[in-house]
Amino acid sequence: MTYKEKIKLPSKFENFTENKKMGFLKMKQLKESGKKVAGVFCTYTPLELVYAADMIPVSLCATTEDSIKYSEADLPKNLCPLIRSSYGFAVSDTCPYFYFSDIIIGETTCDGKKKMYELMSDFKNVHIMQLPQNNTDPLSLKLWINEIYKLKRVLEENFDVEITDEKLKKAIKDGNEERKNLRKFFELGKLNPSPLSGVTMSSTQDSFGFNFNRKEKNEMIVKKTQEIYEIWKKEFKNKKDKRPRILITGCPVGGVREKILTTIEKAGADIVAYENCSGVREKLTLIDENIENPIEAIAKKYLNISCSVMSPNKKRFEDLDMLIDEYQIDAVIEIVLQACHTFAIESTKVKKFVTEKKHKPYIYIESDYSMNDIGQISTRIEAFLEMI
Ligand code: BJ8
Repeated sequence: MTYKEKIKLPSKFENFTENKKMGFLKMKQLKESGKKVAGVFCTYTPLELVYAADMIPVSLCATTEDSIKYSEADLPKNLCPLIRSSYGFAVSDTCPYFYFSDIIIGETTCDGKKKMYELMSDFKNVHIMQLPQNNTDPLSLKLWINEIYKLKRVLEENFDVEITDEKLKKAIKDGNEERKNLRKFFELGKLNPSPLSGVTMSSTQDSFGFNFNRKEKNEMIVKKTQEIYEIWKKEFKNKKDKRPRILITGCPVGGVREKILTTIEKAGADIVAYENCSGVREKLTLIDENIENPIEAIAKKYLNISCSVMSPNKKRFEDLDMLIDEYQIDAVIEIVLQACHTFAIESTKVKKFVTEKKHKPYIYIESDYSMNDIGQISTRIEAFLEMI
């Protein structure tokens, strides 16, 4: 038995689909008890505002191919599968989380997402925040602060609530706590051998999101992290692993988990870190609790997220630099969803940075949610790993 097989998460975390279904039921009960829900699609959404409005945020980013067919009448084929799949669920009303959402909060990130929100607003209550595309100009921060005030007003007016500074400060504190806990969970990947497979790490992090009780969720993250660490200390601490340690960067990977991540690990590598929105990207910086105005503190934090929609996007390279060193990375695999122009173009810089500055092997994989290219992807990954 390998160490990966030995370290098992408790059964309720093992099945992502089951957790998703259980999440639907919990959400239904919460709605019946009068709770309001905000559907979100992006890491830029300032969740503190949603919590301070006593609402529940739920991620609507879709990860399956099945719903794409419903988007075809309205969206072009050469569009990112995440947008097509999410819109497909929305327009066909086949996603309970979308159905339960009282408002959708979107941001002007990439072109595809922002134009998709316009179509969505024909059949759902959608509020779109104007996200600046540069995070170094002081005027960008001013604009973003204004957008957060606008969101505050929209939530207050729509749901007859008052978002006070005290409530925002509490939401900031809770959010920072959650970020720290999730960061520690991901930091299990720093251990050698890493105690969890990268696939399990990614699906477990997604499963945490189906618990809508924030306190419970936080306790659960801490407990699981501790449990896994204890097993590692007892059984695997002194057994070094020879499998190459991989960092995944680029687009969110929930929709290609089986196709690409499982293939990487089956081919003999160990995914130990994620520099993307399915991983630590948003967790690396906390909200500054010492800034007097909570809206300003929230704006500063979110504007600093290192997504490729920002131009320039300096922070992504600082994060990659740190993650490659701290997680003792042997090679970097960049995964870009088909037709995601910002990540595709930025990959030229990422490749240069990884190979020339960090002297690590790098491979770029572009794919969609279908299984059509699995053969080609396996061959490329196997050849890449042989080279390391
Ligand atoms: S902060 S990564 S969640 S935008 S993959 S829809 S960029 S075409 S998902 Fe993202 Fe927010 Fe950025 Fe994160 Fe567009 Fe690219 Fe598709 Fe994307």
